[in-house]
Amino acid sequence: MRIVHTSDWHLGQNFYRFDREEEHLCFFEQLAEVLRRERPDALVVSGDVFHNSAPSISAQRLFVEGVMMLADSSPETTIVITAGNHDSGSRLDAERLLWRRLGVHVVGGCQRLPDGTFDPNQFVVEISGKGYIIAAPYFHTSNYPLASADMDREDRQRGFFDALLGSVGDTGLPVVMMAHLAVAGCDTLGHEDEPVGGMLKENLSELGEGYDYLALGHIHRPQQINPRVYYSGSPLPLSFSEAYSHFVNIVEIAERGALPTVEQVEIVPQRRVKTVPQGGAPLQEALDSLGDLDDADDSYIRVLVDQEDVIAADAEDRARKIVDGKACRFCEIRRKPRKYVPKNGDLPEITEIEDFTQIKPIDIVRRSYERKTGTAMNDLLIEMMNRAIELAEE
Ligand SMILES: [Mn+2]
Repeated sequence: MRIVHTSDWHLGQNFYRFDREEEHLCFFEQLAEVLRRERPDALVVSGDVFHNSAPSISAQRLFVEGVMMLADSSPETTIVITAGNHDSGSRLDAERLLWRRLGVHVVGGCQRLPDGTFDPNQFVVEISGKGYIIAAPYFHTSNYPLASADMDREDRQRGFFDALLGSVGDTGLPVVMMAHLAVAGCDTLGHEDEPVGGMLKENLSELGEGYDYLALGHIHRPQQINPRVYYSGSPLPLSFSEAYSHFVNIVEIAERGALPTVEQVEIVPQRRVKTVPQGGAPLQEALDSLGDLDDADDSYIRVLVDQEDVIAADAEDRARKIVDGKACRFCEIRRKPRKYVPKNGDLPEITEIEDFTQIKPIDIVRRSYERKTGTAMNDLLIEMMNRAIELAEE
């Protein structure tokens, strides 16, 4: 079986204030070309097709036109699309039957039985004579559908994946499973804006055994977790920290049990993301390097300022004047975070989500403040914060 694996399209994302429709179309054209050339048995899209759970009308149109373009480019390829955490699963499911008529399998959520359990076959797509795709959409850890009525809450996730893998049985044909989550050990570069404490990561063992290839979504940086488990990564850079290359994966599984061979095909972005100057500089110097940009360079630009002093209030206006007439899309002036120097040796380390239950709220705030500003909270701030925490607790 041969499949193409992609995820995290984030259709409808505005990058700062800029519309990205043209960039997404440019991606669809490249992916359509890959499908025409490779003629895979399946194309799997592992979640986050939209950037928002309530996508704009233009984003919805882009989705329909894009998926139809892909379907037309290789009619014999089965397309399987699952919902990610950014998507509304029920919104995607609303058009599930319509897509089925076109041979496209959209799986947004779970259709549950009256006793709360579910038929695992709803997640299984058979690729006739070639293999199986297990299309697991995103569920919050605490909200996995019940594989059996008496299952404990903490066993739900493992029970869900076991039920899906079990329902395929052993037919001797390759099995590809899709999932949208962060697994322990993945490289989350590009997800720096996650809430304090980092993102929740699952142990790979929670996802069961028996797949030949696990097509993951959620993490935007392309990577191999082990010889059977891959993130394709997003096709476009979705933040300035995603300035690396982006790909879709072409996966070949010779037979059931064989290790997959995976080839990355680069998706050339229509516009790149660029930070100038790369390591940051004092404001005037940083603005000068903005002036040095080639007039035809149409990248998204972030100016990185590294200085002790407050950044002048007119800095953005000055930057806009400099780029006037240039093709680039100026996004923002960003202050380079000062190197984190702990001032209070008594502040506890926070490495696990559970640590939050052990540490006093004020110490979490102090730690976060130090990390962000590089300086300790002064007594007045600590007093105000303590008062706020008291009020919240009341
Ligand atoms: Mn995503």
